Amino acid sequence: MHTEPTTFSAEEYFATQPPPSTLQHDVEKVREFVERQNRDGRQVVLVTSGGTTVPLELNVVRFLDNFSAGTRGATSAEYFLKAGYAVIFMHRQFSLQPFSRHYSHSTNPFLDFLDIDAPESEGATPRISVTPNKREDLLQVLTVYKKVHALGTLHTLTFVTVNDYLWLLRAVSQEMAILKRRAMFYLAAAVSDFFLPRQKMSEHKIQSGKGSLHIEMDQVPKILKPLVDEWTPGGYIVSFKLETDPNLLLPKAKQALDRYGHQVVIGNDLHRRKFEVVFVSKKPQPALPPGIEQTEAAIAHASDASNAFSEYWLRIDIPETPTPGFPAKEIEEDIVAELVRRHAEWIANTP
Ligand code: 9Z3
Repeated sequence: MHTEPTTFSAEEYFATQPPPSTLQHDVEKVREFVERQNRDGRQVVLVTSGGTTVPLELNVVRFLDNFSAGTRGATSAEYFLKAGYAVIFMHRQFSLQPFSRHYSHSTNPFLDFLDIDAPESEGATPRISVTPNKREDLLQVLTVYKKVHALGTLHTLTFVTVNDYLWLLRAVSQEMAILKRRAMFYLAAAVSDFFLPRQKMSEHKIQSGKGSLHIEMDQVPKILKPLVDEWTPGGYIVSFKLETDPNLLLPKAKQALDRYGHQVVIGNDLHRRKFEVVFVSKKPQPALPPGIEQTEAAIAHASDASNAFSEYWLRIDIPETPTPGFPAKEIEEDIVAELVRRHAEWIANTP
């Protein structure tokens, strides 16, 4: 049977697709966290990280995935914590996480730098110690990690499917609305543009007997619009735009800002993302004194793309020898510093 693809609005999406079973529980925990940070007067950032999946069957055997190890999100979360923000870290299950990311099992496995010291006397329990040349790094990571735990400024949530992601994003952003301008959204997760609605999914494993596989997916609704207008009016919203064709990066980033009206799009090219990003935002247009009509010249000036947007390229040197887990410089340090500065300025200047 062939059914036409549907274009879902966000409202239709949530009315027809079921919420994840853990949503209620997750939301209650987020509410407690946000209320505590609000009482303490902290800025709170929601960092989304990692790729979303699109299951092809209800009893899922196969799924479409989105590339992303979660490096951008996990690294940025650490720098936000260091800058004094409380962080809601919403990430793909098993993707990288702040602090433990330095000891990824594939690039810097922690078992490799633990030693077993010979017992002092016969029958005594052997002791475990850290290899001397790894102590300094570990001490630094552990010190911040323990401090963050003592302060209670990191809250972690997981998603797997794009459906989990959308439901969680809506619920978490609604909880963050009480923070008003102190809320920041840092949407670094690699989110699928397409999904298979529950109503069109095969219940059981798709069989191979019929030859080739044809799947028609529907478009994931554009959720930045309701996020900006309804779920969390007042928040500072930063989205990421990933492209593989460098010529599309700036036009797509500008299109997103025009469509959704949020504060910043950070554009990154797949192959250059670790050492180059571009911040795109709308330039504030000079306000006219009350009672004075916009002249044609002023309107033309504002709608000319070269006057309407600001572009700020951020670059770091490419390291000659990579150091697993501890690169000399991470671009996220500069991305976060720039955003913290812009957020503070925006809070001060927004009535
Ligand atoms: C990004 O562009 C992230 O920077 C990366 C980070 C996924 C490239 P890694 O995890 O990679 O460090 O390996 N995220 C893409 C965000 C995205 O999918 N945006 C959507 C869009 O552009 C909507 S918000 O349409």
